[in-house]
Amino acid sequence: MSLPLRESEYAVTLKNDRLLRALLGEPVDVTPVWMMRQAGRYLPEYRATRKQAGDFLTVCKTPELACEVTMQPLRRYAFDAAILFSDILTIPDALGQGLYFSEGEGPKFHKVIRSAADVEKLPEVDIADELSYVTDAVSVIRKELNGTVPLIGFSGSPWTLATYMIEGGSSKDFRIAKQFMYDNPEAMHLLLEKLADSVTDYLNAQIRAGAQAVQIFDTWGGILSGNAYREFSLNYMTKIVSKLQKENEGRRVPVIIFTKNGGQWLESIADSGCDAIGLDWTTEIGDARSRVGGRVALQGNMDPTILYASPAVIREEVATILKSFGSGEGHVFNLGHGITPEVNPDHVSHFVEAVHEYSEQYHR
Ligand code: 1CP
Repeated sequence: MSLPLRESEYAVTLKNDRLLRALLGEPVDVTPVWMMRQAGRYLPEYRATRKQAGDFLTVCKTPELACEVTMQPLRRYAFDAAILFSDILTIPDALGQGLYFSEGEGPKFHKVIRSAADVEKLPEVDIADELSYVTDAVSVIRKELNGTVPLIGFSGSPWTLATYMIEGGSSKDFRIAKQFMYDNPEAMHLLLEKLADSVTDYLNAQIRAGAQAVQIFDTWGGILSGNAYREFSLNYMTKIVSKLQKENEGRRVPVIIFTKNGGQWLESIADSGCDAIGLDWTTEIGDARSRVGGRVALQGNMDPTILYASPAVIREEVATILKSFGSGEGHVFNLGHGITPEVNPDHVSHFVEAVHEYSEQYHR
């Protein structure tokens, strides 16, 4: 039987722990950087792997392929973290909703939730068991990373998952999901309760398998009013955070909450017990720091479309964001949302290099 590693032994096995340190507000030499959707369609090698596999879901469900695409961006760029290649919609799929991707149209479900009876009919499944292909991918990736950088695990938030399950896919206005929430708040709460249990089990399984930090993607929390956000989204993320395994391998496992368009609720999000808040580009990071920087770390927040601009503009924007955050600890550099497929991969090198180059002065 192998015993868990002690902290000192672990520090030796993880060569670059900047991400984990910054998420906990500890000193670093330079600001760590990773990028939402860093494995994805802007990379020709990703498109080749997906083509070879046949489709996106096969990549997610085959641990060796998920590992290959997780590693691809790390071979090109000096990122300080890897993020598990998977999707937030694996949970609704495991709950029997029948996820599929139709070319050019994004995710879709064979079954949708439209009534309290539909929520009650959701099967009781062992999420860790049903999604063992994800935890297997985590183990394979950790082995392949071999202590170079930490691995981030993730899940969707209950609210964000619920929008897809009710709408049956992506939506522009979330009309059906919001009507369901306003007309059937009790059924909505029952659905969110079930999803919160699933997300908790799923993230804990990823942590046990080797995820060294976890991020909750609340991509659609920002479409709600403040009161509805607290009641239907933040409330459930807070419950999840309180039930996550806090340590593994002798080290703290930090939790990041990313609510897109959540800049007006940072104080409430910081109360959730998370270690870090992911910021989109609509909030000035310096302002965010003065509001909550003493309580949580901040991750973000360059507008992803700046990657379309010239390398000089990209570098300038990186410098501006670093200056806005200012000296001291608790910043993880990232985009404010995922990189888009049309970005030139060479531009990403400028982004990553600029973060490391320009941030040293803020950590003396
Ligand atoms: O190859 C393809 O055509 C599929 C495109 C794709 C990819 C690369 C999808 C379908 N998912 C992913 C991977 C993915 N999804 C990751 C990988 C790790 C990484 O490198 O970052 C992650 C973290 C996600 C998470 C995800 N999926 C979110 C939350 C983050 C976000 O971008 O807001 C959401 C909302 C989804 C749903 C989803 N899956 C795929 C698409 C195109 C979408 C978005 C649909 C929509 O806009 O409603």
